[in-house]
Amino acid sequence: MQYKFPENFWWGSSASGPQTEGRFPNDGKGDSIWDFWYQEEPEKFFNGVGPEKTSQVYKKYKEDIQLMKKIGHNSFRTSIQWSRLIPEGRGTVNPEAVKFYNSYIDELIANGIEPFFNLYHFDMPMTLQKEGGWVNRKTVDAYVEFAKTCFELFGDRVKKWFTHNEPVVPVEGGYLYQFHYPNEIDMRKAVIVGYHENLASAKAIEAYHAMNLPGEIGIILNLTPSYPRDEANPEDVKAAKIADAFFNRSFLDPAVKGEFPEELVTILKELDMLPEIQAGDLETIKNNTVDLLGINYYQPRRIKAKETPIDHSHGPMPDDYFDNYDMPGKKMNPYRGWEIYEKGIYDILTNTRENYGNIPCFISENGMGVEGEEKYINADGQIEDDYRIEFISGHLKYVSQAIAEGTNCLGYHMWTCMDNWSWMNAYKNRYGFIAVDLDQDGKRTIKKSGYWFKELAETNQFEA
Ligand code: BGP
Repeated sequence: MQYKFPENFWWGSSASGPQTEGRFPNDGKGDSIWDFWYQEEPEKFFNGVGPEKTSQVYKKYKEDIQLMKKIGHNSFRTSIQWSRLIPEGRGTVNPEAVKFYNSYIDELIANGIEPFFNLYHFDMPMTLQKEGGWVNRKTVDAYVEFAKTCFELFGDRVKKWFTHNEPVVPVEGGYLYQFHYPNEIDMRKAVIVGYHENLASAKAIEAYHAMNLPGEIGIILNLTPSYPRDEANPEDVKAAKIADAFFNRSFLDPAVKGEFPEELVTILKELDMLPEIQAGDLETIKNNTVDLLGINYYQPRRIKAKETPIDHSHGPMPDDYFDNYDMPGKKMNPYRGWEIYEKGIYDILTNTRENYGNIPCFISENGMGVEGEEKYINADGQIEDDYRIEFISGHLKYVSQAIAEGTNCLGYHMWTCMDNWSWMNAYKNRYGFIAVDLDQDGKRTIKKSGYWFKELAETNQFEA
C-alpha cells in the first residue's frame, strides 16, 4: 500500500546544540549545567564521555549540511545554546557564537534547508543555575532577554522559533526522578520550575510577536499518551487522567489554550503547592499562546490505579496518584527500554485536532536509539538499519491516516540527523540517519535509513 503526504511537507530531522556542537578552544562558550555536572561527576556518563566531545558540529556543520541535503532534508531543527551565546546567562554576548550561528543558518538556507531554532534544550547556563535556575523567577527575565537577543540577531532569516524542547523533562529530571542536574527530589521546586518555564514561554512569545518579524513561534512538547490498564476500570481511568494532567497537559494546555488544567490546579491546591503567581502572569499566559506545536513522540505511558504503598520519604510526588503499568506483551526497544507503540502518534494527533483547535503541528521528534549498530555494517561499510526504517514507517502510516482525517500536521522530523550525545547515556544508543565514528575523528557515514528517507522526502510517499 502507498502512504502519501502533502506537497511541501517538512521532511528533516531534529537535534540540539548541547548534544551536537562540542567545545573548542577560544569558542567563548560558558558552562551549562551539563558541562558542570560532567566536570563534577564524569563517571555518571556512559563510558565517561562528556558534552565537550559530541559530534563536533561546531566545526563540521558545513559538511553535515551537505549530508542533510543528500538525504532529502528540506528543514532541520537545532537549538541555540544559551551558554554559548551569552556565556554568563545574562549580559555580554559572545561574538564567536554570533559568527557561528549566523554561518550555520546561512549555510542551511543556501542549501535549501529551512532552519528551525529552539531556545532551550535542557541547557541552563551554570551561572544562573547557581542562583536556582528555573526555581528562581529572575531566570524568567534572563531567558526573555536571551530570547529577544536571538530574535534580533537571527530573526530576519529564522522563521520557525520554539521556546522550549520538552519543558517537562527538566522538571522530571532535575527535581523528581534524578537524571538532570541538580538531581533533586522536591515536588515543590518541580512545580515552580514548570510554572516558570510556562511563564517564560508566554513572555518570549509576547516579545517575538511584538517585534513583527516574518515568522512563527511555538513550543515542542513530548506528548506521552496515558493509557489506563483497563478502560472499564474507573480507578485506572482516573489515574491515567491524573498522569496526563501532570506530564502532558501541564504544558500543552497553557501553551495552546492559555490556561492550566483544572485537575492539576486542584491537586496542587490540596497539597498547598501552588506556585507564587504574580499579578498579570495568568493574563500573559492566556494572551500569548503558540502559533505552532512541535510534537515529540517516543513511547506511551501505561497507567494503573495506585496499588503500591505511597513512598513518603521525599514528600508528595506525582506517583502518589498512580502506578506505572508494565503491560505484558508490549513491543520494546530493548536498548533504550522504551515501548514502541506506533498508534500513539495517531492518538496524539487526533487529540490535537479534537481538543486543541486543530492547531498547526508537526512531528518534531520520533526515533529509535540502538546500541552496537556496528554489528549491522555491510561489506560497503554501511549500517543496514532496517529496524529504523520499520520504526519510522510504522509511525508514518499513522501520521498519514491522521492527516487524511483532517489533522493539521505539517511535517515529520526524525531524531536525529548525525548520531549524537544522549545526555547521561552519551553515545550508548545511536539515533542518527548518519553514523558518527568517534574513533575516526567523528567520521560520517550515511546509514541505509538515510537513503530510504531521501526517497520518501523526494516523492512524499512510501510503500509498505
Ligand atoms: C528527547 C530529547 C532529545 C533526545 C531524545 C532521545 O527526549 O528531546 O534531546 O535525546 O529524547 O532520548 P535519549 O537521548 O535520552 O535516548
